[in-house]
Amino acid sequence: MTDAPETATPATGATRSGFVALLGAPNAGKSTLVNRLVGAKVSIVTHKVQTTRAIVRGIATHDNAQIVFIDTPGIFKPKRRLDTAMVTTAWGGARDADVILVLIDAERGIKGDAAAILERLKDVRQPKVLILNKVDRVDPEKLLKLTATANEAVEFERTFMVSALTGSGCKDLLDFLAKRLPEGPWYYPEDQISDLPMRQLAAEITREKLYLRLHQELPYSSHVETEKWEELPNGSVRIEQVIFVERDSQKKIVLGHKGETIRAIGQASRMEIAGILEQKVHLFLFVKVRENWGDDPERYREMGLDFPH
Ligand SMILES: Nc1nc2c(ncn2[C@@H]2O[C@H](COP(=O)(O)OP(=O)(O)OP(=O)(O)O)[C@@H](O)[C@H]2O)c(=O)[nH]1
Ligand SMILES: [Mg+2]
Repeated sequence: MTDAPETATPATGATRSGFVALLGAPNAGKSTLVNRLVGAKVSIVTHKVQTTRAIVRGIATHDNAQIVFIDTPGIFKPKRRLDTAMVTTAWGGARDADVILVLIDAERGIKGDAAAILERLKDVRQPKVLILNKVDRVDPEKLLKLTATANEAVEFERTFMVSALTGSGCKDLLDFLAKRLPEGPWYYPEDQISDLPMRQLAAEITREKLYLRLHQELPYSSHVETEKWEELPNGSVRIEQVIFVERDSQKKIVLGHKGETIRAIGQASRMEIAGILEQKVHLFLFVKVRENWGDDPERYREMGLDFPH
């Protein structure tokens, strides 16, 4: 679902633009929805909670409006220092937004983190729109109940029922947002879909493959950085990335038996990066043990997070 045919013709009339933040509990489908609305993958998605760690902006052009979506980390009760940074960043992302989309996983319903988010939203002044996501999994009766409960708790301008996965309801949401944003010039060139530098997106893609392959706590103890990016004369690119883990035992798991795990991660990541760049990619992954990288301010800077003292 892209609006490419419409954006190919220059819009007539006044342009509109603005920032739309997505807030919600971990795993509600925020990144999936941003990718769907932008029409390309700008933010990584996994079945695990706490996938998104920093603010990711995805840019959609719809009718005469440029909508800058702010994907945020899921909001939950923080335990570690990194959690605190992620949650603070998520609420911070909402502060600068013209409109806030509050995502609720309709299958999960309103409990735990989602209930706590609704409670705190009462103090947030910006216009809020309720998005019930994953409607492909839920019967209409439950959706009506959720709509009523959420609208009793918080004043929402509108409620949309969508499936970020199938695209159902997403065009209506784009239509609404394109009209809802204020008149103003566009912030980004018409063909730009993200503000994430390619080096960082490439690191994120490797982190996604790591999350998809590894289990339990390990993904949350790991972090990926792109260290080298070299365009070669033959038109291909050589990329070196480091996977940071906290313990030697974790390094062994990332490498896998005879290096087969890291090879599979590298292969999946390389293929996806090559597809985005439309270039041949040579990807080299290294695993480094750095105890307490979760307490190292430099790592936070790399991720675009503030370091919570
Ligand atoms: N069935 C169904 N699954 C969905 C839908 N949207 C997202 N998902 C799945 O939900 C899981 C989490 O999606 P994400 O987009 O990573 O969720 P998120 O809110 O960004 O999660 P965090 O970054 O961890 O806060 C993935 O397995 C998605 O495929 C949907 O509309 N329907
Ligand atoms: Mg996410």
